[in-house]
Amino acid sequence: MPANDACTPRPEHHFTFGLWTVGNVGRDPFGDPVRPAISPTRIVEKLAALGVYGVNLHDNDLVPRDATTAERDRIVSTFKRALADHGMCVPMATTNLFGDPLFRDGAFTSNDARVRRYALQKTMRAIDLGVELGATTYVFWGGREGVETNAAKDAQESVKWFRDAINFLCEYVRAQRYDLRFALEPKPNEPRGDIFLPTIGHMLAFLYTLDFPEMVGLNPEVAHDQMAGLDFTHGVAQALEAGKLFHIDLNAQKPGRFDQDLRFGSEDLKSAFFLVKLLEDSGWAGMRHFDSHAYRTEDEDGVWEFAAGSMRTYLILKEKVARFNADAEIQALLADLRARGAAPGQRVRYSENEARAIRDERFDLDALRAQGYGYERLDQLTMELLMGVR
Ligand code: GCO
Ligand code: MN
Ligand code: MN
Repeated sequence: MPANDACTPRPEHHFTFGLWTVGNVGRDPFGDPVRPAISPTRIVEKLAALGVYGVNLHDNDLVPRDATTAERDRIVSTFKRALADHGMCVPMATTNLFGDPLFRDGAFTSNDARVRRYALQKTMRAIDLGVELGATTYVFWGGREGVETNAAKDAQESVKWFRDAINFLCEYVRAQRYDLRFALEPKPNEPRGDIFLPTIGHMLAFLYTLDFPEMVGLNPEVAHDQMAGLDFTHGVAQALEAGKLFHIDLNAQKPGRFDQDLRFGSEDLKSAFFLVKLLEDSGWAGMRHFDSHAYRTEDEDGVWEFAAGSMRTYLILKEKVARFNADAEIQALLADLRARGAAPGQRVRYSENEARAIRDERFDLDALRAQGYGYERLDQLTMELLMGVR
């Protein structure tokens, strides 16, 4: 495709990256960093040049853990200047509640009440920082909120502690009159053996038990569902349908492995296609955030290749979605399904009459048993479209 086409990222596409994603230095449990750290101001400059809309951060991606107030203020003002110089913003911020050794047994669900209170202090300060930088979404990923052994923790009590923390922080945001929504990010495991509230479904059920459920939604991540062998698009669809998709973490992942955080679309292209289709067809206006990083084999050039490739793949898939929606043969198959009753809005609602009508309805059960649905043809056409021959 030509250089300046529909697949060239532009700020209006609302692509975002975290400082920790392109800034990932390639450390893993078996090996040291392979790339030097890239300064936040350089990240802002490089991402802006690639057509990125905004950059997200954990408190400590920008301000080191033990910085003094004066150091913090200097770092923040330098960063703000870089954002202004390059026309970038910070749509989302979050707290690092997993790196410090004192969070080894969790933050909001640590068995030590002092750790739970410190986690609140750290989060309130990080919320202040995020809001100062303009963030309107605040993510909670409870990386250490879990166990290796169920002998250690009361899982019911842990849910209560987590709820207390989110309720407390909602009250804090309201008291400060911040314009900020919370997005909870589920993950089944890693770094803990098992993490509480492991899936989109667990999180959705949990958030309706909060004091201010309207302030709280989800930040689902491709890799986290793939690790558990789930269909990510279904989870995202359920969150969307509930009005709870506040943010999304895009990446790629081979099922059943550690969190690989691979370049979006680089593994399961078909499921990436259906995810883009869901987001685009629904007109979802949120940020397309890439929570992923370059292969450990890469130098800094490879990092920018990774970033550009993530966005380009998304836009190519968006193009494919438009083709799918305009493909006469595919649409004819879908029209057949709609005629059978798959059209949106064809729902059943209880009334006495409707109950009576359904009770008395005569079905041609043999015809229903005999009919096929044509999905082999539909899927083959979809695959041919994805493979570039349609
Ligand atoms: C992970 C998580 C994190 C969070 C991030 C923002 O598996 O490491 O996905 O990258 O998304 O901490 O809260
Ligand atoms: Mn992740
Ligand atoms: Mn994530």
